[in-house]
Order: sequence, then structure tokens, then C-alpha cells
Amino acid sequence: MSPRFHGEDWWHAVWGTATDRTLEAQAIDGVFASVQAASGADQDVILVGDHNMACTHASWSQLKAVSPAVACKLDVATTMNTSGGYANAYDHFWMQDSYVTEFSSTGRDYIANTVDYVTRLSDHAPVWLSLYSTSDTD
Ligand SMILES: [Ca+2]
Repeated sequence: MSPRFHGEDWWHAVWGTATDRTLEAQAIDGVFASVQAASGADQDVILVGDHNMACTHASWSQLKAVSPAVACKLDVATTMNTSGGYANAYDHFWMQDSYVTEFSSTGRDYIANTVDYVTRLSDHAPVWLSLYSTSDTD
């Protein structure tokens, strides 16, 4: 099983059985490494997506074991149930601190009316990533 990418950067994990999702998370370290290997000059890789799996789950152990270490930079509930309550922390940014020194912060955007939002738009809240740099670092 190989992870699927939409566009250039966004990965939407399978929404199948827990076993399917685990296998996919366990395969993403190879994708991460191949994207990084595609450039000898720029080593910054940011894996972004709806991963349908908490970043604390054991299935991420292979990605976390990539050297230098890959860390999850967003671990807050971003999916909503039909009542508008936040349910799961499935949307993540993964990166290596030693390369993405530009990292500043991440978060979940504010939604004034989560019931209206989840009913008419999406069961995922918008998320953001803030990077900061005063120069080209690599
Ligand atoms: Ca960098």
C-alpha cells in the first residue's frame, strides 16, 4: 500500500480499517525520505495532511525514526462530530527541527459556529503553520 498525494503536497490518508490506516502511516517514512532525497541543496520537508490517525499512535514510529528525528507539530483536535464538537487530532504537520529551523507555530483556526461549519462546509477545521526566517537557510 502506498500513500496517495493530492496536488504536490497534501496527503489524505485512507479512511479504511484501522489496519489500512496503520499500514499507510508505516509506509510514509519512505515517501518522506524520497522527497528529501530529491534535492541535494534543500532538505526542508514538511509533511502536511489529514492523516486519519493520531500522531501519538504507534504506527508513526517509523516516520519518527527517520534521522534526524521527525516531529509532529500539530496535535490538537481538528475534526468535528455532527454536533460541532472537536473529536480527533488527525490533521498534522510533520517536520525535522534540525532542518526546518524556520518553524514558528501551528494551530487550529477559530470557528465561531462549529455546528453551522460542520453542517455546511467540512468536518475539519482549518489549520495553519507559521514559519519565520530572515534569510535563506539552506
Ligand atoms: Ca530550513
